[in-house]
Amino acid sequence: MSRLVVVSNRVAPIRQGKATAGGLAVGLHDALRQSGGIWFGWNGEVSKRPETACETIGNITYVTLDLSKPDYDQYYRGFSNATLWPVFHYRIDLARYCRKEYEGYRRVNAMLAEKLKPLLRPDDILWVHDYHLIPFAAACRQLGIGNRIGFFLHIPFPAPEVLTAIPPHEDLFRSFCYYDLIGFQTETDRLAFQDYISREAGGRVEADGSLSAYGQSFCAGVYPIGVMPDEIRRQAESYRGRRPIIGLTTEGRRRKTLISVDRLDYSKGLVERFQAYERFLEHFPEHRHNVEFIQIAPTSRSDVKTYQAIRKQLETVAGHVNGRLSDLDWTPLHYLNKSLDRRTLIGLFRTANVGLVTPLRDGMNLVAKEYVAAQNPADPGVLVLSRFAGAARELSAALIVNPYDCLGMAEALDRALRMPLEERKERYEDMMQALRAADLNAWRDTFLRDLRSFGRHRVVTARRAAAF
Ligand code: ADQ
Repeated sequence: MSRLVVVSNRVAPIRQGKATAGGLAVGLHDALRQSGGIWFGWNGEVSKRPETACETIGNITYVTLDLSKPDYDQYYRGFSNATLWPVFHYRIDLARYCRKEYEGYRRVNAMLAEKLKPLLRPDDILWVHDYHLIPFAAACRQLGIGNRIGFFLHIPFPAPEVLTAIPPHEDLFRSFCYYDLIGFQTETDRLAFQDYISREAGGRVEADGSLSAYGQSFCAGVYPIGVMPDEIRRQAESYRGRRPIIGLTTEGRRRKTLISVDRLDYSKGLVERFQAYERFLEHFPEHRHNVEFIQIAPTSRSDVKTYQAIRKQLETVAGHVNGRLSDLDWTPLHYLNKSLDRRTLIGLFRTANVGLVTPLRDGMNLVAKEYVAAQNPADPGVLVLSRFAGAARELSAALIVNPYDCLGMAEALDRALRMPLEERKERYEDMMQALRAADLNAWRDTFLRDLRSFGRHRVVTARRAAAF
């Protein structure tokens, strides 16, 4: 079997026995272990004299490099996270564009391709991840790299009307067409891409679903990312760590708890969620003193301005809710601006009566899937899920809400807390079935199978498009 080369913005080597890594990292490591290969990308460090480091663990070689300060500012902080991230999440109002940053973004992609080239064997298969690396395949082709290259977009792909707000969109998406296979989380994303190719790029969409534009022909498919549901269930069952005292009354009675876990990002709908919770306590006062909400949201990308603003805004709303509604023996909202390790999170999911996952836009949202998988089958909690999370396609048995509808969310919380056991079980079974049918292994294996069989790809794409 040909070697696999994974290219992603960040690389974090996994050492044996390290249980803190997220599911996605573990899934990609498994793929690398199966065929042997390289994981290549940035190590998260910024330095004056960027260096490349190599570390081999088993049959996987991690090749990581630092970024210079201008590269970090322009490629990472600038075009990736201040232009592409907001636009791809439908927040043109938060996006800024600077030509120099775009040039930096292209320059870093070219530099990465150059550093990778000498490490490649002719039959290696390359799997590139996410929006930081859209022009990476084009940079590789320019250097004469002829290997098969696939790309997976973890975030949403927006409608062309939104995308064209990016001034160099044509240049950017011309370079995107050099991939052999482009994977999306949902059919909505794939259709938006197809729309862009036919309406903006003057390309063609063949009857079998394959695409051509700017002299390139390539494929696009839908590969919803999953979790390992039974592994999470086992972890949740065997969790013996710290039990939260949140939710306990002074007499030791247990209150019902709601849980949300996110990176602190404006796409996650945190402010709207806090406001909906406040509305819920106002509108359904019988729940006061009987419910507590735990929000875990560690700061991310704290050196990007919009992230500083959302953090401040959230602190204000959290303070407002607690200031208004708390009592001497009851704090309605616990906002933890910190990270918790994975095992503790899974343990918390198990104990919470409601998982509240209400992003304004999300490629998939693995937290929704992890919450369901961690439930006790005999007494499962209820997932309240935004219709704008990719996960809502598969988890249609959740209580689906519109995060812009404050009262609608408040009503869904009331319904979730009152839901009879039989209905909770039915919804849980339905969702577990969906999680098992499209788990993390299926995501990885179908993408790699399609990439490896590129050339025979037309049939595959048509089949996959029909399936979602
Ligand atoms: P993220 O935006 O980071 O990922 P998400 O899918 O929710 O969003 O989380 C990824 C992982 O990080 C999950 O395993 C989750 O448990 C963990 N995580 C999230 N918040 C955490 C916290 N506060 N503390 C500890 N762990 C936390 C991007 C896209 C998503 C897409 C994923 C995978 O934005 O839409 O689902 O990639 O493709």
